[in-house]
Amino acid sequence: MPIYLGFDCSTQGLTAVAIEVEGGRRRIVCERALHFDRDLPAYGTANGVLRGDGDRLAVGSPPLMWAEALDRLMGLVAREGGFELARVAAVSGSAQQHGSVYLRAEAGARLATLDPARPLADQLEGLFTQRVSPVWMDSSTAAQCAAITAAVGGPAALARLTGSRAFERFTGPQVRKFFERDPDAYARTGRIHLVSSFLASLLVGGDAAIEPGDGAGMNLMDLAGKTWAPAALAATAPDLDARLPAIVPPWTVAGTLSPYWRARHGFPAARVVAWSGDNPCSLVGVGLVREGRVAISLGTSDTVFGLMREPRVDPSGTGHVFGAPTGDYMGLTCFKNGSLARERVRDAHRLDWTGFSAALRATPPGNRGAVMLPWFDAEITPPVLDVGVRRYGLDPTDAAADVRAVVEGQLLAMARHSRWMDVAVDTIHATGGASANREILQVMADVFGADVWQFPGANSAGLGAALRAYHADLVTEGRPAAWEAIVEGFAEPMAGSLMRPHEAHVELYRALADVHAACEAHALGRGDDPAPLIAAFRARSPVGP
Ligand code: ADP
Ligand code: XUL
Repeated sequence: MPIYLGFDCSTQGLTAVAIEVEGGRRRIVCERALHFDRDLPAYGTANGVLRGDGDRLAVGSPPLMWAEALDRLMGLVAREGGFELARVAAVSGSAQQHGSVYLRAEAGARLATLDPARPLADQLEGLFTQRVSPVWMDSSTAAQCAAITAAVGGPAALARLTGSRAFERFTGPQVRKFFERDPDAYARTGRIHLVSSFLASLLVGGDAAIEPGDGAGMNLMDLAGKTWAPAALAATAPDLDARLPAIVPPWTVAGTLSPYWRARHGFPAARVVAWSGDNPCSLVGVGLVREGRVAISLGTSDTVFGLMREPRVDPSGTGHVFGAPTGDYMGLTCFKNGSLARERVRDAHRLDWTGFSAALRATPPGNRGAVMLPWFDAEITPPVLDVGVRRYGLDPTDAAADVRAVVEGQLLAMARHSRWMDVAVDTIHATGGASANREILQVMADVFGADVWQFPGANSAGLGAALRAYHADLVTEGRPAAWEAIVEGFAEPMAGSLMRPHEAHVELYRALADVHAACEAHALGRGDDPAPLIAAFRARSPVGP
């Protein structure tokens, strides 16, 4: 009975999920995780990232940390997975999107000849031309975004070409910044990988390609043709084409586990399938293989996403269109102030998650018109670089109201800023660490006026990666299966997890959405003081839970 292994290299940790498939018999056989701050403290990260570099908007992670984590987790799965390693048929992975890894030209040769007696990280020293990789939380490239946008003919032209207008965290603007700051280091760079293709390269002991799910998060790929877009490359940095891996379909086998993994941890020569981004992997991990539903992932970032048959690019410039693992497309809107913002509010009031949930239960939906715009960190949606939480009609010392305000503020923003996807949302698949919190899911159901299903394990990205390995293995064997059959029995909601919206609350949130929009416009310097709107809302809103 074959086993498929899926990794997820997220912002805060690395996870592995192993699944077993035999006809109708399907189960997760092993899940293991490493947490970067806790388990790899030598890298000095906080929540998986390093900040600063003299620039408060710059955020990155050491690529060596990801490599060491992969080596250690492969060892952990080999020793404690509880299954015969010879059964592993294929491996794939998911990684946080947009982050980039800069390697010297000799990296490929070094990766092909690693010594299995020595840890991986020790053997990669000196291969990186940038020791800290910029990651998706970085928002330091406004100037590069402007230059690329102008060179390509404006935001709408860039969005039509690549699926998104220029975003600070996207790889192209990051590459341009690297080239501008350190042209010599850029000249020494032979290969620029995404986090996903870098980790796949480590597994195959060579140079893995990029697939269109993650490739679309770069502002460099022609979305319709799924090839590098010459105009975008030229607008970004010189001779970029030669430094980028190929783009391949998402089910492409990049190679087999290299001799290093076989000799070091006892794995077989299993197929390694192109890795993708965490959001594309989560799409299949929560079973969204048809159009018409959305998923909301409450992880380090909060994301709203759904499958699209055709690439409908967002005319407002808020969201993104990426490739989907099925070969279709997906729409996505990303919010940076997700779990870490919820944690900030939780910690400010000295609560744990139980206390956080109790605060939600103790406060009335609509929070009597109090609104928080939780911009603890620079925000992606809407774009905010002037960091700072904005509170309207909200007493910051009122712990319970503050908790409700952060959750409502986030979900109201998610609902309004994902309208461009043009999906009539009646069902939401909730995933990510905070989806374990039923009180948050009730607010989600009420704000969206939709049924919400919880997904088990919260690691839909790792599961999606394992399912992608399974799918690609069947394609390679000449026995392709429909995606509905691939996800069946795995990407299923938890029994009894359905949260239904309360009609009265849905009405209330419809009204609060206008108040929230007015607060946002005011905070962004585009609208009047929303105090009269808040007072009017308060006059007709409930005072108790
Ligand atoms: P990533 O995006 O890095 O994969 P996860 O999806 O694993 O992150 O989510 C991790 C986050 O989940 C933590 O930072 C934490 O804030 C949040 N979390 C975990 N349990 C709860 C809970 N009961 N209520 C709210 N948030 C939670
Ligand atoms: C998506 C995004 C984040 C990262 C990290 O565009 O920036 O969701 O993929 O999870």
